Amino acid sequence: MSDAIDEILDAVAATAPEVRDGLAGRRVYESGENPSGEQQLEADVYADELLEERLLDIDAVGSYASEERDDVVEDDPDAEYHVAADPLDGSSNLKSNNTMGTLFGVYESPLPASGRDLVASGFVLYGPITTMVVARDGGVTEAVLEDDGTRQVVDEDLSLPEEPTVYGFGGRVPQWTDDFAGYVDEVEDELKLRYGGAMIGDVNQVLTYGGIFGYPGLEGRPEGKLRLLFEGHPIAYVVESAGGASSNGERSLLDCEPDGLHQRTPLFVGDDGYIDRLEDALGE
Ligand code: AHM
Ligand code: MG
Repeated sequence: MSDAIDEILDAVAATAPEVRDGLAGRRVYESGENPSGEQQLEADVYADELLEERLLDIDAVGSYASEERDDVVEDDPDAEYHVAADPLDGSSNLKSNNTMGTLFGVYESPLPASGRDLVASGFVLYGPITTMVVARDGGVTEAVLEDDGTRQVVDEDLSLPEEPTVYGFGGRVPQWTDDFAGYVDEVEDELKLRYGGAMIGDVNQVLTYGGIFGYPGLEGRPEGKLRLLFEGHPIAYVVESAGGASSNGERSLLDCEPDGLHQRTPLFVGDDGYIDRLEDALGE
């Protein structure tokens, strides 16, 4: 059973250098939109197709779903695992050559599934170096990815620093709710702003330095921007496994059941004290 999860992790690790290599020539927009109505880059489609092919090649992977396609690609509904991915999270950063990532969740139920059905999740970060963070069996590891997909583990037991330092919140400030803006006023007095526009990069700063990342529900858009299955669950599983907390504003993202494949959610992850205060502020 765990061998199949290893196979999935190896497949993501082997695909990531190819995704990275393919970025330079794929910075232009495709004519299509993804199911969330956002323009797709050639790089989004390229990464999605590579991951679909590599992951469905694994016997234990029964289906693949991603932010970039309308429906689940079914291979074997009786297989043990089902993978959801955001093939290039933060791909609007490609034009300005800033950090992006690949995010994935391995579920033991057909998709859309509950966050409690995750058995592993993780992300690849295309920063100055390529790293891969994996959560499984209650722990989190960080590895540097070599060009051939080999993982050199650099942290066997990654855990959120106890002392929070940084924060990053998405969405335009005039669209923040009064309750959320009041909370941010407090956070601004205590922590340092770090916001790069790719959730995966911004959350990795929180994992490294401690603090909180969020993309809130907005005025006129209470569901926020980020997607529960492709971004919310996988990143919540990583942060909670690293000793932090996650929330949709009320409860852990892992306890949020998706109504549909592309459902959006307000998303907050990081230091549990800051998540508690956020839930208090939004609950007022
Ligand atoms: P994407 O997966 O299509 O790239 O969109 C998600 C990204 C997140 O990585 C990031 O947190 C957010 O969109 C940034 O949005 P904004 O540009 O509105 O700040
Ligand atoms: Mg994304």
